[in-house]
Amino acid sequence: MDKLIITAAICGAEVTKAHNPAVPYTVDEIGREARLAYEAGASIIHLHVRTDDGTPTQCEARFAECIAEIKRLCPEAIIQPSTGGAVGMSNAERIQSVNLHPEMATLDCGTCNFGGDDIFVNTENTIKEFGKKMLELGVKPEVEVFDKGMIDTALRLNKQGFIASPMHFNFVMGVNGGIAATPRDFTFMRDSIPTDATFTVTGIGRAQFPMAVMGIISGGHVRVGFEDNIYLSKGVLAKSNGELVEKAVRLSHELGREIASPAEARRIIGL
Ligand code: KMH
Ligand code: ZN
Repeated sequence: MDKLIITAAICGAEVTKAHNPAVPYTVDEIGREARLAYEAGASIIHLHVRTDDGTPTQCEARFAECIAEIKRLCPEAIIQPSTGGAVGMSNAERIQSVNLHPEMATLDCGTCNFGGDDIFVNTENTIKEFGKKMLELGVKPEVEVFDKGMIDTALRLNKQGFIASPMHFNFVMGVNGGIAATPRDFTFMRDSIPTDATFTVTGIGRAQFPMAVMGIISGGHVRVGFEDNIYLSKGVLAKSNGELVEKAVRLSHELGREIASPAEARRIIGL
């Protein structure tokens, strides 16, 4: 089994300092949280950015500032900006992060309810447009799927040439509107991707660490971080993304799996 790649989703677009005061907004705070996650064992930083007041933005200049700060503090880290942004953003706003030629970026492969009245819209034409741009710029997509049908869409677009093989998936499990975070559904997702594909599993909220264990024991990879969960354990807020990564590292070591360095992660994913 390959070593475990840990992705830290340090910020997200939805969670705020009212939920957990350690959620980063400023360039300095984003740099600090990336560094704590990286030092704890994360090799990929999944990145959303905010204005200083916490408003989510996909502004290219803001991404450039945050990426420069993360590279300064975590020189080896793989930086994976979001093209999902926040619910309601236009495609033109969302795709800006890719202009910076990151090694990877997310490619959300379908539309779903996103809690309450929110709908996270990714039409087939949007996915094709984003996928084509990533191919042109040499950016590896992290194929983000919130439900099994999104895997089928990604596979179809892979056949049509909009997404290259081998694909790297992220199964996001437990969003209100997406697939549940259960071992049965995890197995269904894992068994639905090509044999040459790699995958990460992201459990939302209290499912973060149970799903991390599924990723660890199945030969997949794991995402943790404030974007998906703000608690270290029941009722205990995590003081940093570093604490969440440390917990994933502890679980992996207990289960006998070593942690990949960024260089090893690049080899495993094919960057
Ligand atoms: N904030 C969500 C609506 C991504 O990063 O590509 C979408 C999201 C996915 O976080
Ligand atoms: Zn995200």
